[in-house]
Amino acid sequence: LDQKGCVIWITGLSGSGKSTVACALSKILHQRGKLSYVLDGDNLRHGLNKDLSFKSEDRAENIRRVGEVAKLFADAGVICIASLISPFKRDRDACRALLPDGDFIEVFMNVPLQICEERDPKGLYKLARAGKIKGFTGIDDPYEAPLNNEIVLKYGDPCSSPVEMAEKVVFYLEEKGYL
Ligand code: GGZ
Repeated sequence: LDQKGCVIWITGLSGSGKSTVACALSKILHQRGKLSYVLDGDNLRHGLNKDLSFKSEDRAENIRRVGEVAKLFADAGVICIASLISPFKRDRDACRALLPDGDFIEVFMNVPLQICEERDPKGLYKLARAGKIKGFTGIDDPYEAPLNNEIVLKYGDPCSSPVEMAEKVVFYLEEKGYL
């Protein structure tokens, strides 16, 4: 396999478009003959992480496990795309520390809460506002935005469709020699 592995770690609120961008990115990489794999927080919570809740200790364990799995994929030469809310800086930094310098690429989906809430694709914000879901990120649970991460994908910027956002990540990977 003529490919150097790495981890693209996409963090952001529920409804910010993490999974959509992850999927678009994986598709572009596939078209270019590059092997990638998406680890999606919401999906993994049905299997590997189905024993975990959304309290902060369990979110930390969720992120720790996905970080370890992502590292294994990167070791195998795969471009591993992890999309999790991962609201705490400390947990994200612990994943970063598992990888050689440069191989952990943190992508911040910078989308205002108001927009995520308007989208509300699964109706979860509505339930959270009604108090039917407790500890929902952005409503009554914190989200710590990254400050010095590699890539920011900002809502409302020119070229901010999911595919264009994925292309920005592709440019970064090219620039850094991962593609
Ligand atoms: C945040 C929640 C919650 C609470 C259920 N807080 O947008 P979604 O619906 O499809 O994906 C979200 C998913 C978050 O899982 P993660 O593993 O990415 O979270 S973390 O990194 O914080 O561990 C959301 C849904 O689960 N969901 N309850 N209370 N999101």
